Amino acid sequence: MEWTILGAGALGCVMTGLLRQQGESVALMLSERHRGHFHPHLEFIDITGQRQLFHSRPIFAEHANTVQCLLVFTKAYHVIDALKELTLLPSATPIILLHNGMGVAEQVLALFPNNPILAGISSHGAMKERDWQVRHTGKGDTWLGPLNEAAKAYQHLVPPLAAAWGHCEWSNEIILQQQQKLAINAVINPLTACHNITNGQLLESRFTEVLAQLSEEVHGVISRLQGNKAETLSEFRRRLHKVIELTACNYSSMHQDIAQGRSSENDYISGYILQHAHQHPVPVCQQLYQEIKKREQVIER
Ligand code: KPL
Repeated sequence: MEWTILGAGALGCVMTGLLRQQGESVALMLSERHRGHFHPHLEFIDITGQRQLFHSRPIFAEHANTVQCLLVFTKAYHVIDALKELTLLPSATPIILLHNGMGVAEQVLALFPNNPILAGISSHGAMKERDWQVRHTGKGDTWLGPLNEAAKAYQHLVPPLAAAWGHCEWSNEIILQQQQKLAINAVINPLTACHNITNGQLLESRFTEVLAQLSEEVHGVISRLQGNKAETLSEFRRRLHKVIELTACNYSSMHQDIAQGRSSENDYISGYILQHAHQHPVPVCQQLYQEIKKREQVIER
């Protein structure tokens, strides 16, 4: 079986490196802008600092008919445009969505009504050092689960991914888990991007108050969505602190996006919270959403 990775960003390349390290065959589905300057080797710096060069077969949209299993690491705001190109994708090919944030899957389900569609969440840390050179900055957990009926038969994808990625488990409540990850991202990502800090710096006393307020707002929205399956506010805060501690030296993905002049997943993280807040006020989340929007607009100009 050959895995195809769509989205050659930091996480997509790190997950490719880990699969190649395990001897899996991997094709990298590249966009048009890469056609002229694809580097045949990916330089993967593993968690211990060891460097390895991997060759991954580059393919383009016209090769979509050969794709056996598609792992989509594209940023949330590019997923639909990237998938729309894949008109030749066989309807039996499973599509696994691994972006941060929520609000995209509904469109993918409509676009590919016959394909098995899965969602995944992953907490690995990844950093792009330069083009085709990535560093694995933190080991993490990965969960996959079905978003439609056809995807329920794809649990067999988990063991080979677990062998390569260290941890990968099946979840029949992947939407719940996506919401829980989104809640963490809705606190850490905009704050670290706005203040230009590492995740760990959020533990400084100057952020105590804003962390308390933002975590309460985000927890309020997510727990209303989850009903009796929701965690309590103190459970959420404990989980949040654990993630901050475990990723203390990392720059969040939103920080990396803004610092490197790219769009961010703001609309799919804070935007998702605002969209589901309804009449409940979420002033800190709103303010951070607008601040990130402003920075994205500066980038676009
Ligand atoms: O998922 C992350 C991200 O940066 O998007 C966290 C958990 C915040 C780690 O940096």
